[in-house]
Amino acid sequence: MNNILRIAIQKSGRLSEDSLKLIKECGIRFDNGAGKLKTSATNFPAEILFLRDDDIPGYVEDGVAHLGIVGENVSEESDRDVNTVHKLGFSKCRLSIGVLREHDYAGVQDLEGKSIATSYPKLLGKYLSENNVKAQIHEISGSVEIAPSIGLADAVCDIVSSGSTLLSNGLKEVETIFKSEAVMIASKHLTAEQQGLLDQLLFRIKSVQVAKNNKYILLNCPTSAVDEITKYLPGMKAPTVMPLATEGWCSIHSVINENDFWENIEKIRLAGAEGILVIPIEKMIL
Ligand code: PRT
Ligand code: ZN
Repeated sequence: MNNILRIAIQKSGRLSEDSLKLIKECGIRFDNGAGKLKTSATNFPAEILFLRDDDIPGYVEDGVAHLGIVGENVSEESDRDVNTVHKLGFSKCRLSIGVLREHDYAGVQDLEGKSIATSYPKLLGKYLSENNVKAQIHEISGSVEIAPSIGLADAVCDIVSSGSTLLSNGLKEVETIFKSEAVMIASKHLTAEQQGLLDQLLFRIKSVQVAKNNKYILLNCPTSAVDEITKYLPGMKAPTVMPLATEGWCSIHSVINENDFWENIEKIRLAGAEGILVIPIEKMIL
């Protein structure tokens, strides 16, 4: 099995849906019937393993899985000897320290001598020692946020997304110690064939990601406005400019980046663009 990629993804949880979607968007087809622990792709030399996220870095380190999709928080905390090969842009969250709302918190030195409940003892320990703070780390595996209100610890260090869990447990977020998103990790012992398959997969993932960040745009404008409008639509090489059947008018086709979309649309409109159509792009090969 040296020429097949075994990809471990979370069986059920916050990463599962986006991990499956990404693999499917890369054109890899497989049957993921409910309850399956392993499945084979039908059109790519790959197998998918469905595991608990905490187990994925270990499986990848051991080479049982060649690739894995996990939160950076889990991968870093596991401290396994794996390569992080790509950031995937979903499941964004942060690992933060929270204290009781009524606590008058002035800075990280306030944690000196305190006890902090967490499921992330390694990441927290590293943060505390970098900040020369000595605190007692109280490792618990779940429901961390309840610890201060039941007197188990003075503070917590846990994953935060919207912040509502901290809030509803009477806590406030005071330090962010790690920013996380889903990442692809790889074994350090891939065969040349497996490395080739990984390169193909990464190429597909990047094409999907770039496409998501861009939109196809078509518009009409007076020929006199073409120079001004194309300043905001550089396109992949240059925009396509075609004459319209109406004298003195053109159609411009290009791509527009999601990040500065609204700002540029406004400028294009002010420069004289009309009939602007914006269409999603499925894949983008640069
Ligand atoms: O069963 P298994 O072990 O596979 O899954 P799990 O229960 O350990 O993990 P899961 O599915 O909850 O999370 C998987 C990954 O999603 C995490 O490792 C993070 O990388 C990422 N992620 C993104 C989150 C969150 N957002 C998140 N909000 N993981 C957990 N939370 C929890 C957090 O622990 C806290 O209880 O949500 C609560 C905070 O959310 P807010 O929105 O109230 O701030
Ligand atoms: Zn887990």
